Amino acid sequence: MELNLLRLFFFIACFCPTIMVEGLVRRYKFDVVMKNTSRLCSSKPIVTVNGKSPGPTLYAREDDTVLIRVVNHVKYNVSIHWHGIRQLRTGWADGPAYITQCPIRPGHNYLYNFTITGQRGTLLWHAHILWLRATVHGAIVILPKIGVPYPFPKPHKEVVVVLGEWWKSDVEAVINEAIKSGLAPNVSDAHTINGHPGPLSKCSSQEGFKLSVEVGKTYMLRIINAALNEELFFKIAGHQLTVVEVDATYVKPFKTDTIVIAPGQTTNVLISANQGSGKYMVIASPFMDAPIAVDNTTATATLHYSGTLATSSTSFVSSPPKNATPVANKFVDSLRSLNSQKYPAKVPLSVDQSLFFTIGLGVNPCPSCKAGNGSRVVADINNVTFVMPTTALLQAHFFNIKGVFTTDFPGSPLVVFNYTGKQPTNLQTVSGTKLYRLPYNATVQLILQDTGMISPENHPIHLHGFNFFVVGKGIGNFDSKNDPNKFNLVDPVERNTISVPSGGWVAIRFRADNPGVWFLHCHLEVHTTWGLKMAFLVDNGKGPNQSLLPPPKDLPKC
Ligand SMILES: *[C@@H]1O[C@H](CO)[C@@H](O)[C@H](O)[C@H]1NC(C)=O
Ligand SMILES: *[C@@H]1O[C@H](CO)[C@@H](O)[C@H](O)[C@H]1NC(C)=O
Ligand SMILES: *[C@@H]1O[C@H](CO)[C@@H](O)[C@H](O)[C@H]1NC(C)=O
Ligand SMILES: *[C@@H]1O[C@H](CO)[C@@H](O)[C@H](O)[C@H]1NC(C)=O
Ligand SMILES: *[C@@H]1O[C@H](CO)[C@@H](O)[C@H](O)[C@H]1NC(C)=O
Ligand SMILES: *[C@@H]1O[C@H](CO)[C@@H](O)[C@H](O)[C@H]1NC(C)=O
Ligand SMILES: *[C@@H]1O[C@H](CO)[C@@H](O)[C@H](O)[C@H]1NC(C)=O
Ligand SMILES: *[C@@H]1O[C@H](CO)[C@@H](O)[C@H](O)[C@H]1NC(C)=O
Ligand SMILES: *[C@@H]1O[C@H](CO)[C@@H](O)[C@H](O)[C@H]1NC(C)=O
Ligand SMILES: *[C@@H]1O[C@H](CO)[C@@H](O)[C@H](O)[C@H]1NC(C)=O
Ligand SMILES: [Cu+2]
Repeated sequence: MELNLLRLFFFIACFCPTIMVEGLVRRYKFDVVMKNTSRLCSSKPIVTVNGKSPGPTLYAREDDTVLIRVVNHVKYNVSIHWHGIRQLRTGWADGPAYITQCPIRPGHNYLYNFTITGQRGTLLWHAHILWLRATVHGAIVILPKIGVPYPFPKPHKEVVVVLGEWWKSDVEAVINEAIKSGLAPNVSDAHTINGHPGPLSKCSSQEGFKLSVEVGKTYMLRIINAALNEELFFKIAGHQLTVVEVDATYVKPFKTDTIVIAPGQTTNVLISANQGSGKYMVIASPFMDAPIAVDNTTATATLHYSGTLATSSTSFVSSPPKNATPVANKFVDSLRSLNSQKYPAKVPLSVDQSLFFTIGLGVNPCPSCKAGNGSRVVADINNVTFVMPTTALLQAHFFNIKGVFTTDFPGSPLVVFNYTGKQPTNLQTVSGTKLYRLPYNATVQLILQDTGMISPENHPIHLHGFNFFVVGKGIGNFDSKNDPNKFNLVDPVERNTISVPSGGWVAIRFRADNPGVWFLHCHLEVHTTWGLKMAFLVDNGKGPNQSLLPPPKDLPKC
């Protein structure tokens, strides 16, 4: 608020309305500290930013420069990712450890410096190392430029709703135990809404999050899935949700009673407080349509009309069955870019680089994995299980350090098989730090094909540094002859994280107009840990403004 007043003041004091008003600089300090918590079903120290989980909301306007000083006071190496921020030429500020930067060591700090260009809406920030993002996460709210309205009626109030996942045990112990055994990690013990499992949970001593509303007013919820490993359904008893934006891009508004949201995704919805009074249950429950163990608890919160008696009863709503694929599809298939004159969908109509990536699991030998009988579960893209380097890829690229990565990531599978049919007998993968190189400004079409290796499963795939358009989606194997005829090249949804359906595929398109090294990975942290990740190396274009900036002086060293 103060910053906005300041900007207004500058604008008036300057008396030069014809001169562009540049964005402001917003400064934040993120102290990464341990904090004991007794809020949930176990009392234990957790890693937090500024002592809170979810951490502080980062507010900015389109065109602002954001400076965040991250100070590491904990025993872990830390790095923070500003999920969905385009980071045009500022890959150094993207955050994934060993991809764009070395981690911030205990006792050290780093200044993240980026400018928000051409984006407005809700995103999230989260730790991008180990499993720290379980508790190290928060919202990013990007407001439109001053004087630019939303393309929908201005809500009375806006509320951030962060969905999460909670383990009674220390999360690093959970994943370390799994890595040692070669098997899947324990599922979480509770889902959370703004940090609370809610009144119906066995895992809570408190009422949970309360959303207070007044009759006749409209509210905007900025919903974020910050869970580690689970896609979630979200709904509110007695109220329809009007979806207006996903992943910081506007969509054609539509009404639904349920949304589905994958880790890393965001969804803005409007709700009209059009019920007379009372208390209404808000729920978040898992979506999993494969035979894979999930935390089947439902997180709850309450929507509370002002003037309602504390003793009045609550209207309940049931969660969809966890395997409710049709409910998820109905929501996902309704998403369309707004594609207005002001917010056009700039879908690449021609394709320079046509890529086909299979994504799935595999099994590799692991002599020390006793519980896994000498094998470990891995994950891969085009049969490559990604090995994290010990020098950050972007540094290796910029300073031309040899031996850190190769650029021979296969653009299509080396072995063609029936991806969603009977699984091959050999489930082994190759390990390597392989990148795929893209010329500056190339238009890319990427088919993401799920495989049935071990089990088909829904994978939310996240691309750093770009938004992409989701031009097609289907079940079974992608048919390169017929499926492209059905692509939506007019108003496909634009986002940064997309769920590849269990046993199916999605087609995405983007323009490689951001030089640097950009991570592509499953946003189920368990799959990322297992190797379901790769990176694109996008070359510089012509001249300085198509080139990666030099690294900041305080960039952490490995
Ligand atoms: C936090 O909890 C741990 C045990 O889980 C305890 O050893 C420590 O003293 C507590 N710290 C604070 C500041 O309460
Ligand atoms: C942030 O980065 C820009 C270049 O993009 C640079 O001009 C500016 O000085 C940096 N700010 C700080 C505080 O380091
Ligand atoms: C994982 O679950 C098993 C079975 O409930 C339990 O014995 C083990 O201690 C758990 N591991 C961690 C790290 O909590
Ligand atoms: C949730 O899972 C646990 C164990 O995985 C099971 O015992 C329980 O019946 C399940 N509950 C529901 C509601 O499915
Ligand atoms: C390991 O082998 C034992 C004995 O054959 C079997 O009972 C167990 O299910 C196997 N575990 C895994 C993870 O394959
Ligand atoms: C792939 O496997 C599926 C399921 O078994 C089968 O229906 C389909 O015909 C197979 N496709 C090809 C090309 O063999
Ligand atoms: C993956 O690579 C391994 C190791 O080279 C090989 O044995 C296996 O056949 C490959 N599988 C596929 C589907 O390409
Ligand atoms: C990128 O390519 C498009 C054509 O696909 C062209 O219109 C545009 O000018 C190019 N942009 C740059 C920065 O080279
Ligand atoms: C990039 O450079 C070109 C030529 O030097 C210039 O015309 C253009 O305005 C620059 N674009 C930006 C965004 O600075
Ligand atoms: C932290 O990162 C540095 C730099 O990569 C590395 O040398 C060190 O081993 C890491 N520390 C831990 C505890 O992993
Ligand atoms: Cu996955």
